[in-house]
Amino acid sequence: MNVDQVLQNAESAVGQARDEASLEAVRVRYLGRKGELTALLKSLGRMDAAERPKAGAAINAAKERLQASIADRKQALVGEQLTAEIAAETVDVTLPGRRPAAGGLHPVTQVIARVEGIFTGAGYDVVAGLEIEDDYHNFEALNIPHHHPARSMHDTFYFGDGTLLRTHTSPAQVHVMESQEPPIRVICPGRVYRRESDLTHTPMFHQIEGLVVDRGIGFAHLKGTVTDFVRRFFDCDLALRFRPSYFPFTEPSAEVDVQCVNCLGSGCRVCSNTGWLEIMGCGLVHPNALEMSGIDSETWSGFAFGMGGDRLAMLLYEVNDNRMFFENDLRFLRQFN
Ligand code: 2NL
Repeated sequence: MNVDQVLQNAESAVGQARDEASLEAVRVRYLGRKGELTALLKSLGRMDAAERPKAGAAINAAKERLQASIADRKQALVGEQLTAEIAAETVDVTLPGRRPAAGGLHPVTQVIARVEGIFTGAGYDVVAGLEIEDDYHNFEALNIPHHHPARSMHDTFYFGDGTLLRTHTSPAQVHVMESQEPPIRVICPGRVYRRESDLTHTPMFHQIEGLVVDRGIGFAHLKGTVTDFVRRFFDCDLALRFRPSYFPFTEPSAEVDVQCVNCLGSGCRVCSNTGWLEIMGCGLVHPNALEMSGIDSETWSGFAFGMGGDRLAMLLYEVNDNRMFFENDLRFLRQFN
């Protein structure tokens, strides 16, 4: 077969190739190691020396033309494929956009914000304080004696250098008393830590404490403040009762129960059939606690209270298992958006 014929066949095969794979097959068939044009080149050796240069030049010219044809065809095929893809993948500009999923505030965060809102509306400042404190501000300044069980390694996370993870937010209030002149009105929300972990206790939980120091503060101010707060928080005229209690940092001290938000007092599972729910501890600031932070207890007096943020969230949202707040299951969290 002569060169012109092989070239003609090859070019017609190139023209018929419908995709890159069949084009590659054509290239192999003519230009590959055992290809037809390659075979012609190899046959030069058996030719007359006189004819060889002319025949060689013709074969090489044919080879170059075929290579150019294959390259052109390849470019055309790629272009065709792209055009086809673009035609198939039309963008429907009338489709609604895909919105990014919106996050939401954790229920405990919402409860803390609700409490903050009630107290800032009454002129209180919000002070978050630090989670790492020292033994003095967490215990000593609060009149908590050395033999108090809260101080044991069993209840407190100690770092071993005199610092610890605060077990309540009271140290934040101690810093306020140390650095500010009365009158003082602060609310201190935040994370606190205790070495306990079981069905109803988590090593980290949330506390919200309040402190007021002014002239002539007495138990009536505490009672009025707490009553007003609870009614605003639950948005309901619930009955309250103050039971005598004990804290080292307040005297007198009380625990506050609120009429069960679930059964309104008739007795149910939420209140263990008592009709009451315990929601906070409180009292008049112990004179020792005032004096240790540099406040003259003859001139000034105060009240303080503390409550669990997680527990408040359970009561407000009727959640019966506090572990829900720590599992971060989206099916649970989405119900609070
Ligand atoms: C509870 C009881 C309470 C306080 C916290 C307090 C803070 C200072 C001085 C005096 Cl700086 N008292 N805080 C007082 C009474 C009770 O918390 O059961 N919390 C969950």
